[in-house]
Amino acid sequence: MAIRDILVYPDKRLRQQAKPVTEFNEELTTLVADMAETMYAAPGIGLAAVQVDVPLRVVVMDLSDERDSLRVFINPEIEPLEGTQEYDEGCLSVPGVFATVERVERVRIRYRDVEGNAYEEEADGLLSVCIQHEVDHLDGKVFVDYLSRMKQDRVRRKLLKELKQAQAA
Ligand code: GNR
Ligand code: NI
Repeated sequence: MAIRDILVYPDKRLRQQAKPVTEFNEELTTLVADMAETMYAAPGIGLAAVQVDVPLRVVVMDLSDERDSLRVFINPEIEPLEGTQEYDEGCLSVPGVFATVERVERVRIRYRDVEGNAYEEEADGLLSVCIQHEVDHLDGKVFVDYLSRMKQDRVRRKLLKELKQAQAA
């Protein structure tokens, strides 16, 4: 297992459109293990493969307080069901920035596990917010995209400045 580097906004590679997984092999198992290790180390509650520069439709997540309930979603698909909810979102690719985003409240999730078994479940609350946030990553989207242009510019400038300071150090 290995911790992988997480891309930081406004890195263009975060705009990659991820492709569905077609082979449920050892390479996939290694990717999932590395993503889990990277998410736990960050620490974060979710991670999409695009964030570690792998354009495949793979998501890991752990919403438990104990950090002992890893969930893996391969080729996740979301069907909006009902309602809307607002949540103060953060993102490992947008460090230090939090902003309220409106999402669908209740969704149906269809996905596969690392072995290729198919599942379907309904979600609301944090699971619903998080899977919508992660599937956005797989489509090249970041939560900052939902903010006003002014706020987007502010976030971009802040992170580019921090990047330059880190490079100078
Ligand atoms: O760790 C994370 N926390 C979080 C908080 C509110 C809404 C979404 C998230 S996901 C984020 C990890 C991440 O960047 N996943 O892509
Ligand atoms: Ni994110």
